[in-house]
Amino acid sequence: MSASGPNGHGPNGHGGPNGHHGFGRVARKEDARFIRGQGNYVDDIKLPGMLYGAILRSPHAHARLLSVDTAAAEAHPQVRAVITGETLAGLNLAWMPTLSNDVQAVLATDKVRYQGQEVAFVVAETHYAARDALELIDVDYEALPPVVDARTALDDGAPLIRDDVEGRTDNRIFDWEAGDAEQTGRVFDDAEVVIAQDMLYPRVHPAPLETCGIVADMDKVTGKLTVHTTTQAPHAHRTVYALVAGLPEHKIRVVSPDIGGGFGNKVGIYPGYVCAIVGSIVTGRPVKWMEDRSENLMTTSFARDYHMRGEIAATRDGRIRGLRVEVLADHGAFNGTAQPTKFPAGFFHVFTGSYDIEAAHCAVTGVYTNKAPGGVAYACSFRITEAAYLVERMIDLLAAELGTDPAELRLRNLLRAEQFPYSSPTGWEYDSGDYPRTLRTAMDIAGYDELRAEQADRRARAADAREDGPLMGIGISFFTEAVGAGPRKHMDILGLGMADGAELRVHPTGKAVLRISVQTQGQGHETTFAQIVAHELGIPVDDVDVVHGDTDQTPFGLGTYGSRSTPVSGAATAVVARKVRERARIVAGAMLEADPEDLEWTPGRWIVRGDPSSGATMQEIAMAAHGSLELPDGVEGHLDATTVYNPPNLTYPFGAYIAVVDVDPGTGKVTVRRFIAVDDCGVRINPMIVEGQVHGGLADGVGMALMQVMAFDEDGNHLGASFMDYLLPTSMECPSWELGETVTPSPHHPLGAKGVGESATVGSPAAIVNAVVDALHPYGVRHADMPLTPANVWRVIQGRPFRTDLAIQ
Ligand code: MCN
Ligand code: CUM
Repeated sequence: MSASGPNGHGPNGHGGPNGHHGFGRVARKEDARFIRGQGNYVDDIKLPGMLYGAILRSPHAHARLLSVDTAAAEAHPQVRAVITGETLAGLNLAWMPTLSNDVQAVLATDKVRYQGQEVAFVVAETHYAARDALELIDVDYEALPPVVDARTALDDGAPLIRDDVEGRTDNRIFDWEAGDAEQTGRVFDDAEVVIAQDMLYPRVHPAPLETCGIVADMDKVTGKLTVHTTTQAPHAHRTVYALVAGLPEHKIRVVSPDIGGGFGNKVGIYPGYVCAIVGSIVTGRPVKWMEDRSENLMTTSFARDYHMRGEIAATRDGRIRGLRVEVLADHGAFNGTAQPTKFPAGFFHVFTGSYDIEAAHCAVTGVYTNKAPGGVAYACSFRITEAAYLVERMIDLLAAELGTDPAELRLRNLLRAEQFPYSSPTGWEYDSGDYPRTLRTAMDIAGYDELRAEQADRRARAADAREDGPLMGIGISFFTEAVGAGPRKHMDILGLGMADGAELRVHPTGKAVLRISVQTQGQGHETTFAQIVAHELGIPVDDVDVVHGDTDQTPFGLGTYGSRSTPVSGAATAVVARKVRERARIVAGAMLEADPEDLEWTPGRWIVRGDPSSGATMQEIAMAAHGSLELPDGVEGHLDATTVYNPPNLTYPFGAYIAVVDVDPGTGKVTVRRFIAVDDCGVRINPMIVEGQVHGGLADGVGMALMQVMAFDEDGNHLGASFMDYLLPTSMECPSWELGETVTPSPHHPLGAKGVGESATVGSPAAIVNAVVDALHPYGVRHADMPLTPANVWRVIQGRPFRTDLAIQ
């Protein structure tokens, strides 16, 4: 294990061309086409005779659908089909299953339940004609009162949203709990200190650069349906299409070409996909549907929207004993959250985070509201984002209450290295970690003590009215992630177990093709997965091609989300490459006229043990395996292998983040001055790509903490349907990130690697909020909800005097 300086050049860090034979800072293979504008995205796909689809959407958040008149649209000379809920009902396709055992309307038949809900689908010769024809459809609605605030969804007399389900009388989706309520109650009853806080993790949207879309092509001659679509999980989509539409699964091909960012937005199946498929079936021609920015922001998925009440119990001297949480989860009009089926609140119950806590309990109630469905997705690790935010805010509240430094309080309560593998009070087994070391590394990079001294000095000056500049705040967050779903006996999606296949072919000249079930949306899999094969076989990274995103060409597996690619598919890749290496040993034995047991592996070669002069390279072995060499009985020749990897456990990456902010009390504007991030994701395959993942996630964190929120007015009108209203962070809002690392290998992953793709999004918002609240300490502020926009920060301190006693405390 080792730590590194601000540039993050860790132990794996060394430059090198792509002739490089394994792990390290290899330049991304895929970038050659991306930076030249030669990517191939769904919207780039143009098939002969292709038609274009457009969706008519509801202007109401809640309304009865009285009639849909499509006659004028159908008469439009360029229109080839108009599909309504009624058309779909005739095909038994008006409703589709969601990822969480609910159903969702593909096109509305009875009511509309959120603004932007899909009502009709027009297929026309051009994109513009399809859009024009939407205006010709006449829909009669009877407006109904909407439920906009989740906190009123269960009130007596609240409008019933899901009256499509017989026997349903209220808007409750589920009540779910984890942990031991009684034991936790006892710990709270005799605790010396108990504090409670309500907090909201607001509704946000992943907003990938490329919106969602599909090109559906039903070939009438072969009966084969090919869909090119923006999906993070091509195989799962294929199976769901087969189950929903009754199409034979072997006659469906799902291709996910280059994807311009997913961030969870491309896990689900959206009504537009089903409509385009139906459009292709009814017209006999390919149909493209690409949503625009507003449609993406308004309707395709969202994240968070968790109203949380946290309670923490501790001793006077700062030993945390218990944590209790109640959550009201706003799931929108259809329960479409993407997560393993058995977990209605995702992995929220990892909420004890990184601390040694005696007892914990959480109770989550999910409710319907008149907002778009989806949920979870947005670099979330299935709700760990909300969980990590909650515990890290609670720790800071406790630190403020006890008058203890928040770093000191964390160091006192973090799990210690000797406690791993660690069983959490809510039933998780953390694989490995050394938390205090990682926090100390971050504090060293930050110069934590000097920062606190600077802050004390500035507060004292402000208290003496010698200075009225910005207030300085320092915020820490320590997170534990749980990624790599996941042992298939515990984790499935709609009955599909969460395991992934890999196939590796080594051609006669020693060039290799790896086929995997996961799918990159920008994470660099074409490089890192080639590096894994190169590392295991000792061949150049450039000699390995990675094939993914095409169900006809890759083995079955559940796809990319929950940072599961490296933990699951990366492990599959290592295992399949080792199988190839073992076959190569047998072939090498025949070549070298030696017992395979007497051979020893040196990178790229099998040699006779102790004699480096007699050996065969991987390339020589590959040629021999395809040649006329006589092989021992039972060996078929060739080196190709396949595997399916079912992970024994999740991997638990973690990290320590420190934000330094300046808050202008006059305007409420927050500036993130510094941000230090020390991530531990076990062994890093490509440290440069890992750092890129962390940079992106940190920017997300700045966005969520300071800017992003999907707001609605009281009628359920969406107030964030463009990037003018839904604010994303840019380089202007981001400081120059200061990264460090520690490396604690996962004991059960064949490479010791843990996932990292969502770590920074999970860990960073709390650091920034903690820093802002810390800055506002002289005003007696203990908590403020995200997003901490200038207006919100300004509002929080109105009416609160600047207290000199707090400033110089
Ligand atoms: N990696 C590594 N060493 C490790 C861990 C990871 O070199 N110890 C590399 C991997 O090999 C991979 C990348 O880092 O190239 C991310 O790996 P991993 O943590 O396994 O995550 P996934 O590949 O499964 O990506 C999913 C994750 C999720 S769920 C979201 S959401 C998110 C994220 O990745 N969406 C992204 N990062 C994103 N980055 C981009 N550019 N675009 C998105 O849509
Ligand atoms: Cu939850 S967003 Mo990612 O898991 O695709």
